[in-house]
Amino acid sequence: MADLWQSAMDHAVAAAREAGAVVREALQDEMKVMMKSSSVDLVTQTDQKVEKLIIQSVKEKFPTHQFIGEESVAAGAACVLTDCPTWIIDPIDGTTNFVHGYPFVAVSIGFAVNKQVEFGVVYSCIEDKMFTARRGKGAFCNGRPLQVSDQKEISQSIISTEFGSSRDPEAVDKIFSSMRKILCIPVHGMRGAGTAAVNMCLVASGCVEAYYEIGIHVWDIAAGSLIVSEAGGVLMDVGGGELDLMSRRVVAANSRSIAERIVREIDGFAPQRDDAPPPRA
Ligand code: LIP
Repeated sequence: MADLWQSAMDHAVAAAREAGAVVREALQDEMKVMMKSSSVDLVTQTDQKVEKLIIQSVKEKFPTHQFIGEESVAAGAACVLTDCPTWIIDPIDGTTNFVHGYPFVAVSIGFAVNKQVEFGVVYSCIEDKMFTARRGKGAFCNGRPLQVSDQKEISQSIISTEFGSSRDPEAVDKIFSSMRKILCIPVHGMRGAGTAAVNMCLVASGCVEAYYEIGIHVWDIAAGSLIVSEAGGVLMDVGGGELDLMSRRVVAANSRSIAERIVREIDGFAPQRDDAPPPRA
């Protein structure tokens, strides 16, 4: 079966590279920007086009596989992770960056079987960096092995997070409260690329010691979670327990001690899960 997943991963890399070319091309054109859950939760026709391209190409080769795609879910598809081979796709992670021409935009493709990610592909398409990982076989950027930072001290670390797309005052207060407490540990600095997938690849690359966020979705983190763990990193929930891909909460770090130190400072809250049943009509 391992050979089959390798051919699926090879397909994912090719599809991500092709999608990245479409994204770069679209950056040159006038964009039609639409709103999803709010005026700051954006989507473009390129997000929708790229997701359709990837899904159609996969269906031709793997017709029995299932999909969780950001824009398919936005259009009403179920967001349920079963034991079936499932492609977890964010066609443009960093859509707000894409709309503004801010140069961190990624195509993220995770692949899970029995609810366990078997490979992850994140193509940071403006940087032309192809991050890949297969379970048990390491993590790479453009073919070069990745290793998380060996920094043991959080006071000498860079921590990344995002403000996210919620503008709910209570959630925003918790986001800022967490950032303030972590900044004042103190840490060397706080950063955010504007895309969860790239933030996680920066942890895997060793230039950021940890990334955390509440509010992301399974398609933002599925691929990156394996890239971090295969680079020697640790994943957990913001409450310190095991990472739950559908919970919309994540901590990705170079070590358990730094992850747990961050968890101590986070004012947690629980957004509606990705797999929550739709509200009754
Ligand atoms: C984005 C995430 C980011 C989060 C943004 C947004 P999108 O994903 O990658 O971490 O802070 O609010 O959700 O919507 O660009 O695919």
